[in-house]
Amino acid sequence: MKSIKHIIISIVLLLFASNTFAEDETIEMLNKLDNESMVYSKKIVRIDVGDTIFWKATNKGHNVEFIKGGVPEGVEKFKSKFNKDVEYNFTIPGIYAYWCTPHKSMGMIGFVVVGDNRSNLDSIKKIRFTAKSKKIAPDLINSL
Ligand SMILES: [Cu+2]
Repeated sequence: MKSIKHIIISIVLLLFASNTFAEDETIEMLNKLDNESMVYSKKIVRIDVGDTIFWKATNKGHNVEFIKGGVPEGVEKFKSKFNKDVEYNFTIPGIYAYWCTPHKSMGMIGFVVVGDNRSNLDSIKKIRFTAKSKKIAPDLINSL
């Protein structure tokens, strides 16, 4: 009996430890946050290579689409379905720029820096944002 108890305690500790060390992030897709509308709850997220980001469809009508030319070389096209929670595991270091397809001009943009790697910053600066996104993008890119 004693050994079973030990095994259970070990498993619990192991689960707790792996949870503590995972740097995974959750970002909410929102219609409103403070005085902003159509936003991701975090605009810039820094993670390690191999980490996963979960985007939660807290409000409906949003998605996540990697911007063409806004991801490191070798990263495949990625576009999630509307109204659905989605996750992505980042295995290639660099900067990832994404937006919500219907709100890409309304400031619903986000950036992920993976592995503290900014080697594709020049291509990120070349992304053509429009309207409100064009207004907010430079400050965000400067703070990557
Ligand atoms: Cu949206």
